[in-house]
Amino acid sequence: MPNRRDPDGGRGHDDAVPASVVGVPAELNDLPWELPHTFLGLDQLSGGFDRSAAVILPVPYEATTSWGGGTRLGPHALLEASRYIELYDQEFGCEAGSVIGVNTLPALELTRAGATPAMAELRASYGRVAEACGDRFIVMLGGEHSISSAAILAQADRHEERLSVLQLDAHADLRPQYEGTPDSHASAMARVIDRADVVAVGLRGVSAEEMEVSRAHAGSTLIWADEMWENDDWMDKALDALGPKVYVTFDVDYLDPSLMPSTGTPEPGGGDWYRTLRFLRRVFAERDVIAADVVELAPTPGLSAPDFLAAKLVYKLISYRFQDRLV
Ligand SMILES: [Mn+2]
Repeated sequence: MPNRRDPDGGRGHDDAVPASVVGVPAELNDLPWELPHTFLGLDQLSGGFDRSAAVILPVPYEATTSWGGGTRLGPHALLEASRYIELYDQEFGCEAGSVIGVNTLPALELTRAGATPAMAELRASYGRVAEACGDRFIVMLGGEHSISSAAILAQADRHEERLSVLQLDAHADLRPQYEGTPDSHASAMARVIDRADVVAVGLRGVSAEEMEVSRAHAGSTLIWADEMWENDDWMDKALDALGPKVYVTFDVDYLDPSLMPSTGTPEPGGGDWYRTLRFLRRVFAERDVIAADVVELAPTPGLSAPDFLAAKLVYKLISYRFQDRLV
């Protein structure tokens, strides 16, 4: 846990910028203030948008969750847990978050007028955030999985070449519509399959209808969770199916529920921690990952480990994206 009595808090300050706390007069800087409520507790003055290569975009949107609710609380729980994660990453031998710079935006509050207007609002808002971010790496925090389709379509609008989506998920989310709306979390990938190739990894809860949708689309690749436990061939298969520009969408139910019980529709089996990190590091090394999201975290009161896992996962995604700068 970071030392909070250290005036720097060990967080994001360097020699060029004196220690300062947002909203606190300079003569009170040395009081034992808590860490900011930002990703990794990084100080927004020393991290700051201009100096950050990565940007966190919380979108606590929840409207169509099918069983267990609570994904609207996901971004807050993830950000709170991230404040207690060590900045030092032994994989790279440095405080990756300080080297890269991570800026946390306020949460986007989408309209409650219905799923379709909310997704239209997010697509437009995400497009403007992406425009303002330029080369910065955006990690969106959900919220339910439907938000990914709005972000992916906004990114597809910005890129001439066809994007590939790497979807880590227990479910294909290829239903043309679900419970009367084409903008359901269960239809997230059906919304984008005509605009981007989708490589889904970790699947183990898929409907017959979704199998038909997948077969009808040459750009759809399915990798089953049980394949992942035989050997590592699935990693090559997934990479072969990914084009040069990749958007990563990580539904936390991809992970085995023993690791990640805090999600609405858990399925036994799925990804484990180290195998998944090995795969992701390769993807980020071998492809141009333009943006990512982590969605469907539904915090369980009194059980913090899944929130910490999700926070650490986001930290790893950012570190892998900038691994060239860290080694
Ligand atoms: Mn899922």
